[in-house]
Amino acid sequence: MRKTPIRRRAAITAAVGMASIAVFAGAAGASGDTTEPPSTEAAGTEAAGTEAAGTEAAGTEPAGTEAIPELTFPDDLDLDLTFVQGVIGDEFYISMECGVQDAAADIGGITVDVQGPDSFDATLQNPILDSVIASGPDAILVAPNDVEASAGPLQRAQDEGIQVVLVDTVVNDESIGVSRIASDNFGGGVAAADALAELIGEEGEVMVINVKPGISTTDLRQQGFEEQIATYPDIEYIGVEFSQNEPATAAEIVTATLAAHPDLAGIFATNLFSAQGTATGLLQAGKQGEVPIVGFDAGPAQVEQLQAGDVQALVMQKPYDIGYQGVQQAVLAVLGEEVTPEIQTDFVVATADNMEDPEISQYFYKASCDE
Ligand code: T6T
Repeated sequence: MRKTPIRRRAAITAAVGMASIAVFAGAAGASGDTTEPPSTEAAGTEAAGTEAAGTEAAGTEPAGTEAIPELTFPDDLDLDLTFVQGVIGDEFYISMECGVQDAAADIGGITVDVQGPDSFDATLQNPILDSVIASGPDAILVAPNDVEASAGPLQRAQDEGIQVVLVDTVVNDESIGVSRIASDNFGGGVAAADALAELIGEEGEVMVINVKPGISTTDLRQQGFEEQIATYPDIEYIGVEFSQNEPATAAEIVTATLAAHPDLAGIFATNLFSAQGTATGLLQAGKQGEVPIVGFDAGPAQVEQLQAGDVQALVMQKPYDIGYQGVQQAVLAVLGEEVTPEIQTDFVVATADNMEDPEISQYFYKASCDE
C-alpha cells in the first residue's frame, strides 16, 4: 500500500484562511475546509474527513479546518484520468492542474490527460467531454461550464461507467458526480461584501460584475454578496452586470456604469477575468484607487493590480487543494472505496497590507506548475 505524502502546507493553510478572513468578515470566518460524510450535515458544518474510508487524521489543523487527508492507495494502480478544465489558460485551473499532477504522482500509476475549452462555454466544453468519454478513461475530473447544459455529457459518462468528480463548478442534477469539491463560494461572496463595505466606509453605491448566469460558483458568490451587502443600511446595491468572462467586456461595463453613476463607490468582481477587466476599466477612467474593487481569484495580473493599488482586496481560492483532493476522490471511486460526496475548501483574502507575507502569497495562482 502506498500513502500519499502531503506536499502542501496543511496547518498553515487553514490558519491563514481563518485569520485573514477575520480581518474583513466575521461571517466568512466560518469558512474553513470542510469535508462532509454522506448526507449527515449541512454544508460547512462539520470537518469529517477522518471518518471516510481509507483516511487518516492529519491531526495538526486548528478546530473547524481541515487539510488534504492522507489516504492510502494500492501501489499497483494503472488508471487513466482526464481533467477537463472550465477554460484553458486560466491560472485558477492551471493551479488546480498542479494539484492534479502532484496527486497523481504521489499516488502513482495514474496517467493524466488535461483538456479544456477556449472559452467558458458549455457549447465548446460539451464536445470535448464527448470525445473524452469516447476515449474511455477510468475517471473524469471536470469543472462543468453550466449548471444545466453540462449535465447531458456527464450523465453519459456515468452511464458508461466512468467515475465523474466535479471540481470547482457543479451541475444542478445532484445524481451527477461521485464527489463534488469546491470553495465556499457563498461565503466568499459574503466576505467580499464585508471587505467592500469596510473599504467604502459602509456607504455609497456598489455593483457586481459577474461572469454569466448558470455558473454555479459565480452565481453563489453573487448571492452571498447580495445577501450580505443588504445588511448595510447606507450602501445601495445598484445591481449586477455580466462580463461573459472577457476582461474587455468588464472594462466596458465599468465605463458605462461610471457614466450613469459617477458616484459609484465600489465594485465586487466575481472572478479572475472580471476583476482584471474591472481594474482596467477604472484605470482607463482615471479612477483607479478611487473606486475600490474587491475581486475573486489571484492570477498574476490581479496580483500586480493589487500591488499597484488598482485593486484593494482579492478573495483567493485554493485550486491546488481542489485538484489534489479531486484525484484522491476519483481513485477511491474507481477502486470502489467509499468517497466523500462533498468537500468544501476555504479561501484567503489578500490585501496590499498582507500580500508580502509568505503565508498569504503562497496562495497566489500559478501561470505554470514549474514556477
Ligand atoms: O473563479 C474561478 C472559478 O472558481 C470559477 O468557477 C470560474 O472562474 C475562475 O476560473 C477564475 O477565472
